[in-house]
Amino acid sequence: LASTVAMTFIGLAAQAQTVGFSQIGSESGWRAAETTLTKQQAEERGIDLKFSDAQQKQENQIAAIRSFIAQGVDAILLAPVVATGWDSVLEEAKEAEIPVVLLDRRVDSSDDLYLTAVGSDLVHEGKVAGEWLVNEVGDAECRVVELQGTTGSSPAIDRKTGFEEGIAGHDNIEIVRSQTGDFTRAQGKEVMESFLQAENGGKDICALYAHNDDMAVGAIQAIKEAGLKPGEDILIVSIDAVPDIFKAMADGEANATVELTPNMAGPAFDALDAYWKDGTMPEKFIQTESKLYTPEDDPAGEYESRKDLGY
Ligand code: GYE
Repeated sequence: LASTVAMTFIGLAAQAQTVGFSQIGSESGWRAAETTLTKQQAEERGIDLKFSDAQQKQENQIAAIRSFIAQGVDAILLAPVVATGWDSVLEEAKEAEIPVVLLDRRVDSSDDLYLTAVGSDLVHEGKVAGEWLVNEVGDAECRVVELQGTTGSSPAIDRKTGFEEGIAGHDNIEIVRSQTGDFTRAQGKEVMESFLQAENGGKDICALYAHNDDMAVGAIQAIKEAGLKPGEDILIVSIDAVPDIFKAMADGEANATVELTPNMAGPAFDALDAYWKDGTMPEKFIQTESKLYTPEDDPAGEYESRKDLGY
């Protein structure tokens, strides 16, 4: 039996593998880069990638996964738009013996329903952002407005928790308004406009914490249109490290970002390769780095080195 199993694995490894990728959509620059890099990684490795864009809808993701299962793919990559509601479809994949790798967002399901999850520590990212602000404002009073990511998504939940942990015990810092901007530039701008209006034209706001850079970039526009200077009148801290936030930083209009690598597929395919080869089980969580960038970190250079990555 052992040799039959070994031969099956060798046989599988020799032929081109087919992987279905259920992507959330294209809500942010970061997401677009992740899509580009996943396609690139698949091509470099000779993997046949079936790509499905869910346009932000969980029901589309569930339908795509069912279709991948019906096609008998060798693995499924899933970037889950929200955290809940995945049990049944993940059980179906498990039943069909198709390994599922989660990319960048997490699910509430039991971890035996997927092979591994590649992503950052989303709570930690929020905490880094919060601690940056604590350091920046010292003892000064600081009224913060928060742009949350997609409601019910793990990064929106965890980045909120993490930031609150980061500012905990500093009563001079207070989140006075918090609303979703769905991770998009357009909604980031729109919601920031309403924050500005509600907060004395923005004069009562000390800082913006946005769950991603795209919403921050939209908000920066709104702040400028309101006649204030982003980066000075209102401090801007966000997450992702997309090229445009470095451009804003170089222009003095943004103050800090926490990096999230868009190359989640590299570690995911490495784990799958080992699994296909001899059944090696990866760790349940493959963690990517979260580095803080401020205007001291050569934002113009960071912009240049990132701008062709598919953002
Ligand atoms: O930060 C944001 C995006 O899921 C962690 O999704 C990811 C987030 C990323 O659209 O820009």
